[in-house]
Amino acid sequence: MHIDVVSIFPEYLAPLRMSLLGKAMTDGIIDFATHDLRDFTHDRHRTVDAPPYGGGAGMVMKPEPWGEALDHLRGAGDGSRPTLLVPTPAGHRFSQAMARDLARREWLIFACGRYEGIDQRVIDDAAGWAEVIPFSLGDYVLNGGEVASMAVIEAVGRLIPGVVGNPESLVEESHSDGLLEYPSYTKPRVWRDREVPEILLSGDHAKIAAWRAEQSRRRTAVTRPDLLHSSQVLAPDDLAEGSLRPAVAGDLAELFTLTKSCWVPEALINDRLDIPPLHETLEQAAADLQTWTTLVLRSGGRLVGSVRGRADGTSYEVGRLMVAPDLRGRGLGRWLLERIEEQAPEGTERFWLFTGERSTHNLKLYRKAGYRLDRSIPTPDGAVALAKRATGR
Ligand code: JD8
Repeated sequence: MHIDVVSIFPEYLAPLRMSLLGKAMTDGIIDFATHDLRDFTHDRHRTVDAPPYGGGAGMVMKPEPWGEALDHLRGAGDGSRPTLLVPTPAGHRFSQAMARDLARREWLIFACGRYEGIDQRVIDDAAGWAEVIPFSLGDYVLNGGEVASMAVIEAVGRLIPGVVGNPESLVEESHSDGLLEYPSYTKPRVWRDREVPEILLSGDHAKIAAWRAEQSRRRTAVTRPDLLHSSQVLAPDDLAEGSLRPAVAGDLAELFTLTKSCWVPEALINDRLDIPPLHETLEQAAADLQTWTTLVLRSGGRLVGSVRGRADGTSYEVGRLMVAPDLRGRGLGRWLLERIEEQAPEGTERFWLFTGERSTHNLKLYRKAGYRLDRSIPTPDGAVALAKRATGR
């Protein structure tokens, strides 16, 4: 792979010539070259910047030096179409998937800007002879493109065959399968009274692999829920901080959908179509947000559960307990029930709720949570009322 980097601080990239990448450059696996943009200026001050048209703070990098520098690289190239990578806060978020894609390419050129950035015409012009990829390292502001380019060159370079000694190690690392990597341990077995997890000393590779997969999934669920598809949330403990919060108007559309996806099966089980959630309008749902305390549970950016409650004297009515059908059986319903009960005001003496008289799944869940049939509560046809004493409120 050929890598060219154009910058006004070419020495900034020097650390890449160390370690594994450095060896790959020495061994000719990677042909790496840096180019000083100022070498493509012709004035005594080697000027590369000028004030922005339209006013505004800072300076913009002039197009002429860039045009000459890139023309020079094209001229030195073998006629193949390079990939021009332009680091910018306004770029596509760099990722391991992008690294894998770039590692399959022959010629990468990095255009490292400084100041407020590069005159846009340089990028537009390059689209005529290169695949231009504006990329960002992350949602924070750097002073230039060099650091971002170094990170990408390392992430891409180590994926090139022959650069990393044991390609196996590329397989089991974070992001290689979309999950964060499991914790690692080495000698001594005990350090500062801290022991290595017993399973890792068992020699049972299947059990070790299962433990590691569980650790990866749990770590990802807690630290990077955005990486975890909600179907991988296997238990309430997997839920990240802040997954449960009061519902807002912006949740209504997903709540509406979840309500239908939960209550259509309930209607069929109970052979009743006159169940309020089925016929509720968005306007009605919006109004209910004002009179009920409604909680929504999100995972992987998806609304996966909800429940609501409202006080009526010393009684607290619970309703609309919902868990996305594909996430049932993981204890999320029971967990949501506990969370809404915590919302009940001081002095609450009883929790109560309705459910379908034939909703065996729900009836079992409520029974396990301490609710019992309560015939004193008037119920709609086809429904039963369940209640339980509120302890410690
Ligand atoms: C290229 C100039 C500085 C940016 C005014 C500060 C990438 N993830 C990232 N954050 N920042 C950059 C980045 C910043 C750059 C340049 C990349 C060229 N600057 C500018 C706009 C605001 N100054 C980046 N990749």
